[in-house]
Amino acid sequence: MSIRLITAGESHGPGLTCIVEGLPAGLRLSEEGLNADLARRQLGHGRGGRMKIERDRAEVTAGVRHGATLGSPVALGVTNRDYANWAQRMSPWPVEEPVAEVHLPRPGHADLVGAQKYNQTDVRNVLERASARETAARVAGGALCKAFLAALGVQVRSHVVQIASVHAPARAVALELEDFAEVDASPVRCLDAESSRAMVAEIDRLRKDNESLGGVFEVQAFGLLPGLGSHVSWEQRLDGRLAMAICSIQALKGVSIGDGFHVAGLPGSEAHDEIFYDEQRGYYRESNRAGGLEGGMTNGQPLIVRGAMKPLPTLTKPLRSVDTATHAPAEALRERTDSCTVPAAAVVGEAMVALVLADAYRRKFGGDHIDDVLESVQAYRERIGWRSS
Ligand code: EPS
Repeated sequence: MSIRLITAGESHGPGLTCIVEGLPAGLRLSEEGLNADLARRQLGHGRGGRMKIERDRAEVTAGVRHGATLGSPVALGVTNRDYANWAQRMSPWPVEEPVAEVHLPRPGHADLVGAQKYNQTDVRNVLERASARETAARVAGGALCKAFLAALGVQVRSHVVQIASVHAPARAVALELEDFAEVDASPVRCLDAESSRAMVAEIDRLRKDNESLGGVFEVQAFGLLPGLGSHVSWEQRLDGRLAMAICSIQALKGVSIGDGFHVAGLPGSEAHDEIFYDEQRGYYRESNRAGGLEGGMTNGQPLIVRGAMKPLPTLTKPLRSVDTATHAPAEALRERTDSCTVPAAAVVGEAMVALVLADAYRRKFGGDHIDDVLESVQAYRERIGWRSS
């Protein structure tokens, strides 16, 4: 038993589709819950004109009846409102008027190598699918995974810890679920008010200079049981699965788990989380440098994963490139674009982490109906004497 999420859709095509296979039957869903993350993904200081056009909502076309899953694949559709402005250029069928091809690949984008690999003269045939618009479909599917996790007492949250050169200060005390309550009130989804203001100012400053900005977000998951994932095979290690899920997000170049790259520089005695036990709490730790993962398995501590995003490669002051039709030097494609999407990427990060965790629960506990899953989880909790959450 596992969960598979597949998306289809081009940025300016008629719409996006997400199919999620592997959820148990009987999982309660709400329309509001399904659409909340789609709206959150559209926000964030640094977004461009496109977000004024779109009002993303997921239409359920399969797998759900009267607010509960049926155990069959769930299909979701998100309409691209902007398609109305692209109907000729993006028509699935031949059109009468010729449509100009794009021949100016952007450094840092999929444009050039995608055109080579897929034997395309029109770079648009690559860039439309490479666009991060696709993440709207992932977030729609991720909301289903989040609903499944919530039924098991697991919550996934995110915040932004860096935009360009502005870093939120390291926190002295570990974050708890409640600390995320107001995170969406920050225009950059940063938990530190002063850094939030500095990040907004940095976006404004660089945007005026025709620059784009990258940054770092962190996703945390609370309420996890120990023992999701496994040490026995490389492909079952949850840290590897999470790294792939995070790095698969458009423009993501780095991932770290727990104290990640920082522990690489520490002596071993300062890099791990010592183990304690008392009758009331069972096994417990006083630190979480491992970010909730040991040996490729959750250890019951909050999961902490970071993703590093490069500055977006569509620039209003384009970089040097080559015209693929003539091979003459040329400026890269100039298109309407966002200047910073780190806050949105954090919401996508939540969806991807939720997918990996929901899949890990399905692999470990199986079950055709949500009640089967809950029963199986309960039996396991009792066997290992798990006291928390
Ligand atoms: C994107 C370019 C922009 C972004 C888009 C990703 O779109 P457009 O070319 O229509 O202005 O807004 O992201 C979204 C549409 C979205 O929903 O996140 C790109 O080239 O990756």
